[in-house]
Amino acid sequence: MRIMGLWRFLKSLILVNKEVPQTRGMLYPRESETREVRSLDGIWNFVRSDQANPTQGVRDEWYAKELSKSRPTIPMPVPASYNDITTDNLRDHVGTVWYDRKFFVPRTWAKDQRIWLRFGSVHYEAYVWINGQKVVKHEMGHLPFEAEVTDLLNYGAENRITVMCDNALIQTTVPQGRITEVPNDEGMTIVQSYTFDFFNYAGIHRSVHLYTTPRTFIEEVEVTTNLSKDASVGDVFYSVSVNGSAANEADNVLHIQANLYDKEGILVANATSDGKLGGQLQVNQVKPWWPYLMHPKPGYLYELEIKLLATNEELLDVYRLKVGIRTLSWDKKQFLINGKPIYFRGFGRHEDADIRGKGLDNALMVRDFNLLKWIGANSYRTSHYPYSEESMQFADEHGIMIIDECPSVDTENYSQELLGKHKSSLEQLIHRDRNHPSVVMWSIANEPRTGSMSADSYFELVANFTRSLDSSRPITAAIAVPHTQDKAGRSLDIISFNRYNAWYSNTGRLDMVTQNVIDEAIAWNKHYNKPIIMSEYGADTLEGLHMQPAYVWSEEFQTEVFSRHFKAFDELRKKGWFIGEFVWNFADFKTAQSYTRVGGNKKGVFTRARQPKAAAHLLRKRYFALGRDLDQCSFPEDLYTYIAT
Ligand code: BDP
Repeated sequence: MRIMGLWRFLKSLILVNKEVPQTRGMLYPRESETREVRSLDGIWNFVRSDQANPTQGVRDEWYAKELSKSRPTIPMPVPASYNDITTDNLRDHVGTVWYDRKFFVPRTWAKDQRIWLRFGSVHYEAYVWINGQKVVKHEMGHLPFEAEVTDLLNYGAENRITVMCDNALIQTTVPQGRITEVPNDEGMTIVQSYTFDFFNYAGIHRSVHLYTTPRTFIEEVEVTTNLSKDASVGDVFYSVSVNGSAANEADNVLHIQANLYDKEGILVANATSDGKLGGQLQVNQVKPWWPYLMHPKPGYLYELEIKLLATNEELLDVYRLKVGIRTLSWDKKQFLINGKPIYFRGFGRHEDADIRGKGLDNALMVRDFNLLKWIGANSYRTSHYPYSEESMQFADEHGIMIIDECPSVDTENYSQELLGKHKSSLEQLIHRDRNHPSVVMWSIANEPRTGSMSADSYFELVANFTRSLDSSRPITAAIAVPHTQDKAGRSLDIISFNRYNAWYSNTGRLDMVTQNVIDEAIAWNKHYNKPIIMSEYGADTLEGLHMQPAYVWSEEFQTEVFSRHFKAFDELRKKGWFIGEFVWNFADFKTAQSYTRVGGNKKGVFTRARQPKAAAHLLRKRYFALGRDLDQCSFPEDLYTYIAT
């Protein structure tokens, strides 16, 4: 036994840098004169498998006919987590569930084109069939996947889509969890456990689309941008990948016509690349992409139109995407956007709401951005997984900077298999988000157990892999182990740390916040000589609970905890290398059941219904004051309530 344990330990130290599969295509589905998009969102039919027999549906081929022929079905909305929709214990179901629905494909789609099926995200693992034929399998929540279904569809007729979704998390999934069989009153039951602090919502979380492309089509567009030193000239570098038979015909030289339009629709630059599928567009008197409150007109976006043309100038395909022109740079002290130092003032967040769980909800998304702007935040971290593509587009539009986090949280028990999946999650994330101007940093993990020996080489491999995919953005991770134990920081560009003074340590001691925060930030900086962010701090707060003097869980306590941190941050800001403060959390959110959580985690500045707690008003004053001091933004008229002259 002891020898086995030692062997496992040694194996975890020897990690090899193996290749991971590369994502292809997956441009966000957009209509154009050459493309059509259809949504498959709506009410689907749903079946849960027997927990003790999760593969029964596959063995019995439930996908071969309508699900209702195999089992009684219930209605299930898509997109949504399935957990909180019913009134029974579906919430705690472990293992597989099934969805199906029917849809028509128009006759006109049969003509010389390709049809793609695309999922915005299914958590955690998905298996998809069309008309009983296997289409695609995908592992990893919060990230899109797609497959071509041209040859599987019935044109001008009805079709059926079936999805099996598995929510089980084990030690080699991202994130990790454990499945155990435990005795209960009826015999034995399967239990899912995990250490991370948010509910493991599951299901078809984001939209399902069918879309068409021409036979030869624009498969990928990658964009990078640059600004001249005086910020007057901008460059947009684009590179395009084409898929399709026309690309292989020797006498057909495909070329790209790229047009860049400003917000008013005026053409500001264009280029034709002969034979090459990439090029450069130069914009004079450029309007750079600026974060919210760093410029009177933040989030300026151009539209890049990519036209794929054949030798005879025949238009084969058109795809349009938004482009923000900006530069990022960083060193041991600071992080700059368009040559100006950034000070982050924002939040850790969750995609979470009652009933829909982690399901995409436009009403919630727009409300959240309205609140972010109301409170004067300029950034958030997509703790602890990638957020919807729609929210990334919104962040681009509104100038909200994103620290884009992969789904690795509480990472431990490092293994070769885990490393492969972790790298794959980053590969998929970067492939999806690389063109967003709002994305300014990659976060490769949240609170990984970086005190262990194997964390050293593991995070070196993960960080180097991330850099090999995108060297234009810095890399961070939100670390919670003390700096004296941490082994990952040396591989990062920016150090983020999470700490709960007066909450998890010295509970209730408001007099033990400020100096501790200052000391810890200085210690991290001394240790690694890199810019430092406090990526989490906060206190659980029950809305409506008031206690004077402040007492844990009261609104007064949260307000005081914030204020004591602000004092520390202002001291630290003077040092130059302290570059941001992120409250935990934007809104209350659901967690696994625990005696430390009352209906979930209550560290929100907003309630789960997105209404402000008392501390929100204080935070708003601070964030706008920072905006005024650092970037000369103006104050909203209602920031201060009139008291007396
Ligand atoms: C941090 C985690 C975060 C938790 C938070 C808390 O990063 O996911 O929700 O603590 O306990 O350790 O509130």
